[in-house]
Amino acid sequence: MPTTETPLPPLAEVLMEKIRAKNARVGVVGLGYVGLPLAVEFAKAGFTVTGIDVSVEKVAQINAGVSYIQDVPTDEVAELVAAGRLKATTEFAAILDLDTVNIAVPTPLRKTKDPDMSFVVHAAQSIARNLHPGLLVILESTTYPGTTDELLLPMFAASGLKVGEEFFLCFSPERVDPGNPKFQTRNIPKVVGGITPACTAVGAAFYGMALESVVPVSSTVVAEMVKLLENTFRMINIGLVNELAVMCHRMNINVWEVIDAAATKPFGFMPFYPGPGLGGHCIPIDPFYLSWKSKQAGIEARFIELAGHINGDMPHYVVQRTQDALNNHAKALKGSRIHIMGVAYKRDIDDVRESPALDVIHLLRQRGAEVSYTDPFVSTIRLDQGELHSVPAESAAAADCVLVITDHKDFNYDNLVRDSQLILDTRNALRDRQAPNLIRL
Ligand code: SAJ
Repeated sequence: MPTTETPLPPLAEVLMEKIRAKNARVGVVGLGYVGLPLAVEFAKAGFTVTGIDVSVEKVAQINAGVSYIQDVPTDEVAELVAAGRLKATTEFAAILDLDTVNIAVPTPLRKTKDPDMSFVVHAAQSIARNLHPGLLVILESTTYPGTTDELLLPMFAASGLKVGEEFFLCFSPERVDPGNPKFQTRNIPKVVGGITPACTAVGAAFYGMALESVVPVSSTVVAEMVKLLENTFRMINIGLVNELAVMCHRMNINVWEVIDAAATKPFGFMPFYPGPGLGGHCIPIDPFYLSWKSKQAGIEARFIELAGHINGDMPHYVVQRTQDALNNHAKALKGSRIHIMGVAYKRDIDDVRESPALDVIHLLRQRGAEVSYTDPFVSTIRLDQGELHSVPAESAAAADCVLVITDHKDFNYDNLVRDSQLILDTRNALRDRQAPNLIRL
């Protein structure tokens, strides 16, 4: 890490000055739930920002002053576009006129659970074609340790420009938590690590101009690994409590009471809660980037694989518990009407990516049950056998069994307990209610 005594290379000094004077021309590639909030933060900080995205629709909406991201108010986008601080384009040639460019594109998994780097490669190739002296490139997409160094650097170095002297390359993990009322892009500490100390210095200075706190680290691989530790930590601990839930049911112990009491420990404990499975586009995905890379290093990531199996089995477990509950009422699952409350992957959002509700519905239908659902955030879900549409919660009364899969706050749980023949609550949404028709995971 350069100290105040270590002089930066001349082009780094020039870039540093532009950043400090806020006349560095900022670019963001990928205008989704990470890229658009980042672009808006830098525009609000006084920079002129160009968003670059392959989606013509996204580009048109931004240039029309409209936000399509839940956490970015449309009036902010409109004001910044009108002031000439923010614009969008599909043309990567815009990078020729930029001083910095952040990459915030998806890093999904293939069906084989191997990383799908195609979006990152496309973005990096497009940047490489427009790489010029003095440019700072920062990858933000969650990925395996070594991506920046092994995949991106060679693509950029092929230009003949020297990293750390003629262009600068960093990794900085995105930590955006959509819908989080307290932590948004501006006030979430920003970790950043560069290929060289000069890269780290300009990367840290860049973020420091728009975000409240910056955490420089010694390399891109450390920064890449930080994010994977954060999300693997969650996935494994969720797997732990899911296994605990299965144990507690078998031993006739209320796992929810156990966790709530354990959470009173003021140190050395962090509560996680059982559920119907692991949804979202981060937690079920990111750890497999780590296990894929560690396998290449000759080490099997056993915790990740085990937690993956436990979390992946939870939809089956929920269906088995439903079948047992119906049997106790002399009903077969086949032919029963099952009503699901909540299909989004977590409370009070509209995202169904990797949602365990989709697996539960698929398994129930496979066993001959008739399935309906209510979710005010999700009007339609697309399944292999066609679409299902959300129906009013009153439909629960006609069901043989109701499953609370996603505990949206605005559900009327009193009515649900009053009107349902049988309820399996997989989220402890019904808290301290006791009723003969109510069972918990
Ligand atoms: N889940 C449980 N039990 C828990 C916590 C979560 O079953 O105790 C389930 C959720 O229902 C969901 C899945 O796990 O299906 C993921 O939930 P999440 O709370 O981790 O939410 P995400 O997927 O939106 O994770 C994001 C992540 N943010 C980033 O990657 C930048 C994660 O790092 C955040 O910690 C998390 O939001 C958060 O705290 O909200």
